[in-house]
Amino acid sequence: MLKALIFDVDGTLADTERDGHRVAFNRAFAAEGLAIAWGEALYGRLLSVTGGKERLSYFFTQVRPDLRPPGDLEAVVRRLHARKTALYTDLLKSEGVPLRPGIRRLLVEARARGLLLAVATTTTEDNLLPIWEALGPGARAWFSVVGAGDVVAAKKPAPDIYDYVLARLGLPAQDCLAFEDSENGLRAATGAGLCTIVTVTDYTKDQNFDEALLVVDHLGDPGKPLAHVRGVPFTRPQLDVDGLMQLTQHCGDR
Ligand code: XBP
Ligand code: MG
Repeated sequence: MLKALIFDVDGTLADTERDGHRVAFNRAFAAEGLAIAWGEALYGRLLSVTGGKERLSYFFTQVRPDLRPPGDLEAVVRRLHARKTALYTDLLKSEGVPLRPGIRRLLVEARARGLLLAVATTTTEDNLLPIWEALGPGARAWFSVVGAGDVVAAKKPAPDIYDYVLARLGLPAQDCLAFEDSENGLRAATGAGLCTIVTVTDYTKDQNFDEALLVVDHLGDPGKPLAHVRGVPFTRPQLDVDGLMQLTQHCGDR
């Protein structure tokens, strides 16, 4: 019996990576006087590492050690990432939050139908403030559980953040559905036993989603029908609660 929906954030609730996080990282490099700028293609590769601090460490040790700033790497990364987080939240406040199609519609309907809502994200919790504002007044209270960033040591694709959220929901995985955008996220949700729906982004559309229940381009909105990419057949123009109830019957046969 479907009782809760668990949403990833970046790429799922909102399309935030290319024009949000990537731009904020570059502004942080500039603010620290570093001659580093992550282009769209490079950033797409760096997204294989989840977590901004982990991504920075990966870049300075595995990708461009020649650009590594002097001093203790962990301290450099923490300072850079704190600056980036402030610049990211400022950016979203000034530029607006690109909520993905169907997200607000489904969240409002799910609440009206008595489903619990939760978030399971690798991103830093501060980054969620502009998302709550974009969803509407009091939106933070829509979510029974928010699992974000460093609350778990092992980030996606490890299942830890989904295990954390399920434990606090007090629900078994089979009573919940996860929504993700990336292979790392799908692996994390699947690892926690969750049946998962994927809404692809430009960065993730060619990744491996074999274990997803359903892969679509987005959740659909009035006048903006979703496109089925792969997984169980689904012919409705929008993913709504009735459609989700219908889909969960296929969860066991993935
Ligand atoms: C995506 C991530 C995050 C963001 C950057 O999170 O991996 O690291 O790219 O945010 P998710 P931070 O898809 O799980 O929402 O710099 O705060 O990590
Ligand atoms: Mg994501």
